[in-house]
Amino acid sequence: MTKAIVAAVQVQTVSDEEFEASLAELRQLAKTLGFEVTATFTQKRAGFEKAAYFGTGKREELTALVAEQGADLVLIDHEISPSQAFNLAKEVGAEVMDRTMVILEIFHRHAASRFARAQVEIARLGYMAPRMREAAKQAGPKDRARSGTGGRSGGESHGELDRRKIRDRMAELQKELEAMGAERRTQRARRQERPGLARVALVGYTNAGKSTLMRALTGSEVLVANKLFATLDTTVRALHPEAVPRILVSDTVGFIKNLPHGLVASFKSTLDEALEASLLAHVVDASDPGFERQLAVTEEVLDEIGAKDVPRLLVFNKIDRGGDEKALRKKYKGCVVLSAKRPEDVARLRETIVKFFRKDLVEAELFLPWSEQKMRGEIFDNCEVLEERSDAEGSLLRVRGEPEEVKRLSARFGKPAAQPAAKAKARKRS
Ligand SMILES: Nc1nc2c(ncn2[C@@H]2O[C@H](COP(=O)(O)OP(=O)(O)O)[C@@H](O)[C@H]2O)c(=O)[nH]1
Ligand SMILES: [Mg+2]
Repeated sequence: MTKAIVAAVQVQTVSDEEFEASLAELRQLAKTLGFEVTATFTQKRAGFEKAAYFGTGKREELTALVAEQGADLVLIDHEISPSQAFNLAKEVGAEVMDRTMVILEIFHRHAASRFARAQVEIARLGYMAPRMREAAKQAGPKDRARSGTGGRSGGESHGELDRRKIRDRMAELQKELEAMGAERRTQRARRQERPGLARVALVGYTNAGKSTLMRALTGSEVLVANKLFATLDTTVRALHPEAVPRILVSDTVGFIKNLPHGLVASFKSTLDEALEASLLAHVVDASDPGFERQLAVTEEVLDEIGAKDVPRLLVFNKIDRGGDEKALRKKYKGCVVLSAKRPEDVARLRETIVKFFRKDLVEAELFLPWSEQKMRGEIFDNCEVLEERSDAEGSLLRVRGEPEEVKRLSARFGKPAAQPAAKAKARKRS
């Protein structure tokens, strides 16, 4: 596992609370990338200095700490300049990643759609360009000496060539994004028309407990083999124990309190996957004093990306750590208040989710002749079979399932037309 030290300068204008919250968020982001954070290293300074992020004595301390911890990485809780990063890495003897780079890496992993990938790549290239310039500068005359070969136009260095390539690639991606705009709108409309593919997305701030709830709801390691979701396979899993219809849970990219301005567009494009869901479970850390503002920002952004009409379920998490359960229930009607650490609470959330997807189900009777018994599997996979009777001709199945699915099956094995589950004498499933 990659070992990382989280490090930051606290300037006078930043309060202790703000500073701590930002560090905690960066530690969480590091965890999301699979790093093990072994230490946190801080310095109070009057302001930022251009040449070096930390003071001289502090840099020596950090160098010693890197050696002591055997750290591979130092994560800086600011966006630092290319030369600051370069110098610091050289001095402490570990790779340096700043906050922006950490976030870009997370977005990169979450970018599932073509649009999101292009958007994130533009941001990455924009971030890389000045850093490559710095690397070229540090490489010095050698860079220029190599430039005579390879049929490049006179006097153009490797660095210059790479930068021109970056610019061209960025322009190309920008054009692609524009072209995708229209296509995306129609896709979105189509998605919203597509009825009830049972999918719930967990949305909310980093550190709210989305991944913890995801694991608790799905039973950790069961990956969804369905090809449709192959690109998202680490973040999409089936609800466990399985429900009918089968419900998929996805863990979306987290909101970030301290999001660099230049990354807003990438963030929104990456959050796009939330639009695939028929239910958004908005997870809020009820023990965070700033939760109300976070809640408002999340709702706002969800509206902006076109998720306005996707039903929401507000989930207040970490109630074991703080928060006023009664007040929350009163103010946010229909919310779920829980602790992801309590299995009985998670079971309650699961029930709420299952109920949401059940409410639109319809029932029908299907007749499956003996000659068609090979279709049994398909029926049992896609519907809940409430009752089954057999006679000389075949079997009569009373099923409950998604309207589309039931309609499709009824067209083929038609018996009476589908009717709403609520009106049917539904037999309760254990
Ligand atoms: N006390 C407490 N801690 C929680 C709860 N849910 C999550 N956590 C912790 O909060 C941190 C962030 O959780 P995580 O699921 O990674 O958040 P994410 O960024 O939204 O995916 C982890 O250290 C979790 O163990 C909870 O209900 N109670
Ligand atoms: Mg997470």
